[in-house]
Amino acid sequence: MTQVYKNLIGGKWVEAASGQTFADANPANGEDVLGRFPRSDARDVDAAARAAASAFERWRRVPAPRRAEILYRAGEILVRKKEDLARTMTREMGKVLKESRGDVQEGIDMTYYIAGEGRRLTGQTTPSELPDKWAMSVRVPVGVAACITPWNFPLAIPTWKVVPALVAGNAVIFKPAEDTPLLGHLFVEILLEAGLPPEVLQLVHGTGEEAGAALVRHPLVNLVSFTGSSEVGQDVAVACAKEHRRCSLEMGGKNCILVMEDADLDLAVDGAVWGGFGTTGQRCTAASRLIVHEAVAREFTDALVKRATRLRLGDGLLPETEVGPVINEAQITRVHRYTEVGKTEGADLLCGGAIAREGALAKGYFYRPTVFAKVKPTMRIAQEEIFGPTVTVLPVRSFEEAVTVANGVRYGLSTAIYTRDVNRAFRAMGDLQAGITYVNAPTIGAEVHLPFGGIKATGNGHREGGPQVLDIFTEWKTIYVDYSGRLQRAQIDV
Ligand code: UN1
Repeated sequence: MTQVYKNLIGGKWVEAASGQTFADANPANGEDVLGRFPRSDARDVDAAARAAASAFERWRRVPAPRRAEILYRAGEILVRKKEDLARTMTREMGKVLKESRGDVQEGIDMTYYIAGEGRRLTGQTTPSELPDKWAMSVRVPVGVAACITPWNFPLAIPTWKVVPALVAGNAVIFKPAEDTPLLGHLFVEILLEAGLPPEVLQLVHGTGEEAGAALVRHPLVNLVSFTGSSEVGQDVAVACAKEHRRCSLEMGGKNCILVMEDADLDLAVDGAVWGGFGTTGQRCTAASRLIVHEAVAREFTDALVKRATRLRLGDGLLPETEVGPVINEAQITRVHRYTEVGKTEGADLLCGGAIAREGALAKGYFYRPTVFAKVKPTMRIAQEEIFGPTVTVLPVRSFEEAVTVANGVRYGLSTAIYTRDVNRAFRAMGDLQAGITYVNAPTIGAEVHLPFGGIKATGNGHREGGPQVLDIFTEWKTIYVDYSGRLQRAQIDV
């Protein structure tokens, strides 16, 4: 019997108002259904928003170190359940088990790191320009925070949002991606087990079009933190602008690795394989453009194709699997459409470019690791985010040209350069237009205690991770205390 899960609203597990549910299936094997989840709409969102608004008044009064203790306990439970969570994650969204373990580990790291903020959340104290007057700034919670998360990091990214929101004293409405509702559910259960007052966190399942759209528009929501595509992010931003509401957006990428003629080529190929095909290319940090100096382009591309062709596709729970499935039917169709686009544009398809159907692979959404060479910077496959196991090799004649090509896209999340020339490495750090630059490492692998995010169409000026994440989930309040006992006029009584 398929288990049927519920929403959590006002501390109670409830069905969607519509009474409808949707299925959560394994992308490696469509016959494996993990559960059914409520298909929520504006009515459920309304109930969640009201519950959150009333819980906020109590939660904001709980001292931050006490809020943090609950989160530390959640971190401990995550450690204990790491293996189970990782296995469920691989079943639910397909990535290979060691990467799912990494996802849970990132969630543990974030939870511990941000729980530490419960005893910091530091502001500023500074002299006043007037005598007998005190001046300081403190962080205060924003109110009701809506956290809308993607399926590619179904535990890590919820912790990036929900944990800092809670430590800062916000009430939360959490809408996990409809492709990974079970990991969302399990994360909420862990927070409850850790002692979070249940009414502080609302869990609303459903689609972006129904539940998500209602959430970003609800008048009681004070802030939206969203990770997903640039197109949907723009809709979120427009909806929030109409309500004068803060939103933080983490959106698409078209990340690149520069491989210079003096690079350690073996290392660069290792980086390109991991950056391009890790998580089946389904990371917003995935390296989908390899910008390679023409002097080494041939050697690099040959080695890359050899490695890509040998990658073993399969169910991520099997130890021999190196690349798992694509998330769903719509996505594999999209990935394949880009292969057709690349061919039509005249790029050289060197390997992959096809849906894999043999044996057990026929039950899931498997796509062969794909390498396009002789790609021109203006081609769509070099400009648009594919979010699949497709990489493009763009030959260039110089470091300067490599930087121009790297910067010639609408996105700006992650970049990397392989070189042994320290001068070039430092120039790249300055000149690559992106939120993140790696030297002699691929575009993926961000750590939680540093800011994460991008520029241009990737972001809207916010950063997750690092202490900077608190700027999303708190407002600054400036406080002046005049203890002179008389009227003092700033800027006038000089
Ligand atoms: C994402 O793809 O949305 O740096 C996040 C990385 C991971 C996070 C990726 N730590 O690739």
